[in-house]
Amino acid sequence: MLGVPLDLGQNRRGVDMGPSAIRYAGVRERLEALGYNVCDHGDLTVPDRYEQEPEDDLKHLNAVVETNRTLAKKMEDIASGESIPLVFGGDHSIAIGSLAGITRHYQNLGVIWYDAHGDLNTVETSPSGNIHGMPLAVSLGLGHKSLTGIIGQKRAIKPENIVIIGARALDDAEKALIQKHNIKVFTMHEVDRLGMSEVINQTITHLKDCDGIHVSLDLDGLDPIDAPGVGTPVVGGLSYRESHLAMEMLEETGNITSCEFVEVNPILDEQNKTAEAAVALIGSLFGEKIR
Ligand code: 5AB
Ligand code: MN
Ligand code: MN
Ligand code: MN
Repeated sequence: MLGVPLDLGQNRRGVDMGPSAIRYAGVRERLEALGYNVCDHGDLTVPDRYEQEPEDDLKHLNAVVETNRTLAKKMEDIASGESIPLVFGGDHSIAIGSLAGITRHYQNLGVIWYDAHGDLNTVETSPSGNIHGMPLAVSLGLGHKSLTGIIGQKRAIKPENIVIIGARALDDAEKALIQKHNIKVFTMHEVDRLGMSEVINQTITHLKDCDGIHVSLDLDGLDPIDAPGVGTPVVGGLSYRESHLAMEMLEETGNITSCEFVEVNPILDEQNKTAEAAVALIGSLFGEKIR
């Protein structure tokens, strides 16, 4: 386990407390009960918001780059062993560093992006300048060169190795990019039509040639009723039960090699409900069964 208490990829305060909230919700005990030997690497040290100088286009660019460079190195180390890296955010910009580090060990990593958003903006297309809306584009090698430079290769992930699940708030430029690169997306429309069981079956088929699969789970993929403690909630999302089923089915494949749970914001939460949802989903993704 590794916490990355970065909140500079977006504007709302409090997401830096995500790792604490997830630990407080009992993640370690949950994993130990499943028989795992848990190694907690603690939290990365991240730059303070008050020490930042304002930047024009991309908010807190230098601090986000610095944190993700450190994270990439750390993930490269953690992912080299027998372990399954489990990262706690922090805002979703940390996926830049986690994927940069992990893909130093995989030639063909698959990524499941569980999110209300596409996170496919670049500095040119972003409506907000918030880097947490860009990590998937950066992983494809698209965007500001300070961000893509973290990867150390042309790109971390191939477009055909991405599956987005739960999308319901895509910006126009993101839709165009999805079309251009033919990225597999199960929007809420497809989830409603097919059901989560079929969505995950098709996801597994889509990623069958990958040498590892990373799950990047933004808690705003869930409906705000089940996960209110997020900075950019979008109504009409994935339910707690659908999400459980997704995690259980992914665990059954035995192919998940790393994961991250991001955007938990305890200040916006209701009695740690969102962190508890995250921990329940982590439990399922690591093999917890109802009976
Ligand atoms: B999150 C938006 N597309 O770029 C943008 O929470 C929202 O990591 C991004 O999915 C949401 O600012 C980023 C409007
Ligand atoms: Mn999101
Ligand atoms: Mn996201
Ligand atoms: Mn968000």
